[in-house]
Amino acid sequence: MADPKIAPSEITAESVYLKRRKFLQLAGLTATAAATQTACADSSDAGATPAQAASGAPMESAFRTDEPVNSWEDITTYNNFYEFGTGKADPARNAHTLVTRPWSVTVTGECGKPGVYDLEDILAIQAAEERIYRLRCVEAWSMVVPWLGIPMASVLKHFEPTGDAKYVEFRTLKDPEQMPGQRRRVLRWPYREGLTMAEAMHPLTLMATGLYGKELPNQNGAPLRLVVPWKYGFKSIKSIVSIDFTSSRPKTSWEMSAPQEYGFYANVNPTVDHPRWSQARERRIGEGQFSEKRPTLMFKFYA
Ligand SMILES: Nc1nc2c(c(=O)[nH]1)N[C@H]1C(S)=C(S)[C@@H](COP(=O)(O)O)O[C@H]1N2
Ligand SMILES: [Mo]
Repeated sequence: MADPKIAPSEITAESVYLKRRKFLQLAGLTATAAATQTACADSSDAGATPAQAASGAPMESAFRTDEPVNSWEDITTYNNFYEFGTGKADPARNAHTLVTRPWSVTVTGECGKPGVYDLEDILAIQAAEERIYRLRCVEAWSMVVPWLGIPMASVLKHFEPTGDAKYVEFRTLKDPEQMPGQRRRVLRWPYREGLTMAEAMHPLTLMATGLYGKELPNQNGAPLRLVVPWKYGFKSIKSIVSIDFTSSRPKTSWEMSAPQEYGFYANVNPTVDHPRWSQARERRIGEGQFSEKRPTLMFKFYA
């Protein structure tokens, strides 16, 4: 579906996109680095000196990883979205039944501007920017995704959280007609997740609206999806319909289903194993089943 906010001229084919990235990399820039240079007040971006840019040396920025991005194919056909089935290929096959326009988000709780907001109101808060993040699933696989999104801090500030807002809870749509996977009780529906306000307001936290410069495909959580790059993938809740500012810690879906395995914080940490498997290494999707696993980086790499 065409997004009126994105001009056709701005939509880049993947091959062109990759070539452009290659070019920008050779020039010592990536699209993200270029886009965030002025906006970036984060001290971890200090490595991106003009000298490095001039010399063509890669610049490190907290807003992107320099690892090669996964293909559109990988990112949109290997998914976790249990509302459409528990197999990795199920969401791509089944998520076409999700209707993402019109879409609204209900904002409640400790804030000055509760209400029901149209998707368009939220997209108008700030222009989407590109962020290239690793997505590390708790199941020990990962991908590198060029997201498009609005900094979550900007989205949340728009609703004027009060001093009593200590946490924020997000919920996915609950509608078994559109989401047939919800007919099975694999999780307590709707899918819900939460962050502390500090985590939600962190400059890396994104309300994703797209990937590869295009609208978010349904299987990736259209039209609005959380991305928290230093936390396990299950925190990145998809197809968000509500935002609730709370004073006490919300219960998350995965905590409710298996509290001994999935905690509230869920920061990526290679030294803390899952009760049933190691978290020390990860398999990069797209590299083949038999390729060597790579070490998982501590979440503080992003901090
Ligand atoms: N609503 C909802 N959000 C969800 C999930 C889900 O099943 N339902 N799966 C989570 C998990 S476990 C991961 S790893 C990521 C996967 O995101 P991707 O399919 O875009 O790679 O989405 C997360 N968000
Ligand atoms: Mo995951």
